[in-house]
Amino acid sequence: MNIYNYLFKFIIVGDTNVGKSCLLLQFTDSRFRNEHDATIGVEFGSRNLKINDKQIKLQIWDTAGQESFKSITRSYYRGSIGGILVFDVTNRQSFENVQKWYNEIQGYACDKIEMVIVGNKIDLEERREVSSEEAKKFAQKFKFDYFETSAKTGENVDNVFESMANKVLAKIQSGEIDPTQEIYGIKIGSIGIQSKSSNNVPNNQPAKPQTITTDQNQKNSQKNDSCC
Ligand SMILES: Nc1nc2c(ncn2[C@@H]2O[C@H](COP(=O)(O)OP(=O)(O)OP(=O)(O)O)[C@@H](O)[C@H]2O)c(=O)[nH]1
Ligand SMILES: [Mg+2]
Repeated sequence: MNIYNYLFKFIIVGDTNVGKSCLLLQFTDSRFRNEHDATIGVEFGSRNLKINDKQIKLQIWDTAGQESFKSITRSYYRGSIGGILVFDVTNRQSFENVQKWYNEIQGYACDKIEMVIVGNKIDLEERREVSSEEAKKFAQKFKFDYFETSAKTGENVDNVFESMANKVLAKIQSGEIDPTQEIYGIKIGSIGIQSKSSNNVPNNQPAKPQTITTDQNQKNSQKNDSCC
């Protein structure tokens, strides 16, 4: 059922083992798994959020970090409006590779894509190899937000997805993104069609500050595996 104002497609990328699937599982299902069950190709999960008076459905594509799946995962970049670049704060190489993942997205995604950098596994503070300051500085270079998370404890995980959804919605409301262009990874749902003419903020008007509530009951209502 498309009972939402907008559906946003997000994609999670980063080296293998950084915790991409665990971040998604924590966000959609409030669960953590200890094993590294490497993603084969692409999987997806979804969750509904309410931002101000808008129902937003996030459809999140979780990609394999392993090199051998690159050609499959690339085909998912294009239809995404949000890119989450994840590294593991206890693995310096995974941080160095964020630039490579950024290049991948830049090369294949649409030009409107919002991106954020996430340093995961902050519960393992004693094993940290990348400082917050260094990662923040790196993110600033691209004018991206930087979040530190623990998919294990859940710390900050919701904030990553909610802040991205907030930014995309603000861009729709300011007229910067045209949601009718499906190429951008956005779909208008049945609520969006009914209220489209009355609720849109005219172009060049700043979007109002957003408040976000989450329907916890919707968590993981549609967690699915999907592979190509
Ligand atoms: N301590 C800790 N371990 C984590 C965290 N996130 C993930 N892990 C562990 O890291 C390992 C890899 O997690 P996954 O989510 O499967 O990694 P991935 O990035 O999806 O890996 P690929 O699917 O191969 O690309 C697993 O053993 C997880 O339990 C975290 O925040 N803290
Ligand atoms: Mg995975």
